[in-house]
Amino acid sequence: MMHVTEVRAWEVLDSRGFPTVEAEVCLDGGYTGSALVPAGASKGSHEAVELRDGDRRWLGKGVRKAVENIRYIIAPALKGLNADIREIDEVLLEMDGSPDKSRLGANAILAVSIASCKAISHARRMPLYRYIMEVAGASALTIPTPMVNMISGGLHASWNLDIQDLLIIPLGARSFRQALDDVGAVYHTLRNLLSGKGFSTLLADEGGFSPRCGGCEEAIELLLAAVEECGLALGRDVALAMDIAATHLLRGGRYMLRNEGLYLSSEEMVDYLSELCERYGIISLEDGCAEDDLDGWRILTDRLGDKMQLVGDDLFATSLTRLKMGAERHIANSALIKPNQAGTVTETIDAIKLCKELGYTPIVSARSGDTEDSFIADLAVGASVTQIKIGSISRSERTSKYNRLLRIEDELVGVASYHGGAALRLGHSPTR
Ligand code: 2PG
Ligand code: MG
Repeated sequence: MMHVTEVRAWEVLDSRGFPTVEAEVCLDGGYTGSALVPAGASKGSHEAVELRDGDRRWLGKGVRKAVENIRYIIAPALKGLNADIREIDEVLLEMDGSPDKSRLGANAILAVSIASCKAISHARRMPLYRYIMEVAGASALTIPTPMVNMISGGLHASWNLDIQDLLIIPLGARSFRQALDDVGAVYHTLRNLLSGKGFSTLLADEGGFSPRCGGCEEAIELLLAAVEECGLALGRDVALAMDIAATHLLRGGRYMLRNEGLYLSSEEMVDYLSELCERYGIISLEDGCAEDDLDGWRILTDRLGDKMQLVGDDLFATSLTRLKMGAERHIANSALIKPNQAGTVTETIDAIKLCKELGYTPIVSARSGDTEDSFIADLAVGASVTQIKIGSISRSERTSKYNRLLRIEDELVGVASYHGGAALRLGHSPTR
């Protein structure tokens, strides 16, 4: 068994131009792995806590303290440890000791955890997804179906729209590469269409467009027009999805949709969303209610849970406890999986496994502030997750993941399966 010889860390930059943590883990024999961690904007309160300096540098968002924690607390403790991710993560958790990783910082812990995972895969001369497959005990390798941001709103686009993401899911393609052909056609047609109508085609945080249009329905109509112009059939070739990020719409216990002029109770919000989903054939709805509006989630699930994919993001926060809570209440039927909500690779993989046991569809996701690190591509393939959400298809922090998946798909022809639209188990409810 190889051992950890050194752990290094730096303050570097993420895609929003704010500091983030990079760590490098070295093993015997000179094998290394390095990782950069992402950062959310629409964060939930149940996520692991990233450490920010809170001083005058970078509007308080510096991560020097997290980097120092790696250099002076984590590095000495990890030296000599077995090159085994479960063992390493366990020591990281013990060392932190807090329930939300706020002592050492989830950004410090996750950077070291992912870097360790990569170093071990290098030392064992296996692709990263193979090592993840082993850790996850997965029985197959899967190329995930992408869910791709086209139009952005909310915290990702200066609130030009109330809802955060309007996405498309390529249903008809037989491979990931073909799926991107369809997505690319819609994306570039949408750009031309927007610019033809005099809208801005500047990109939001995740590479989607952020036109200042009349509201949610107009944005959907524009997207549908682009789909039609590409000759793609809605419901057969592509379908629409939305992330409402409803936690961030809450004002005084009701949902404030400023651009729509609406201020809705949970019941009214569910009515509003149901109608939108029905009218536009939307097949996946994320965070339709706020993270702690469990009654709202109950109503939403009763109304739509047997018709479409209902994804919990802030609701579950990639937490085993939250997932179990959700299953007991039978709310939502799918869960977003973000490594930095959990804080270690092991907990992320365990959340994916728990989702599968409980009957929830796991969907691996990037963050709105991300980096060139492509770890989540290997995570989805190795843990056999059938869907992935990376943002849009432009900006290098997004393309690093798409491009990694394109390469993996080529590497695994005849080995890994791509499920396309069948990845969406529409209208299922979690195991009772
Ligand atoms: C989300 C993510 C990614 P953020 O809400 O699903 O789109 O956004 O990283 O800002 O939480
Ligand atoms: Mg979300």
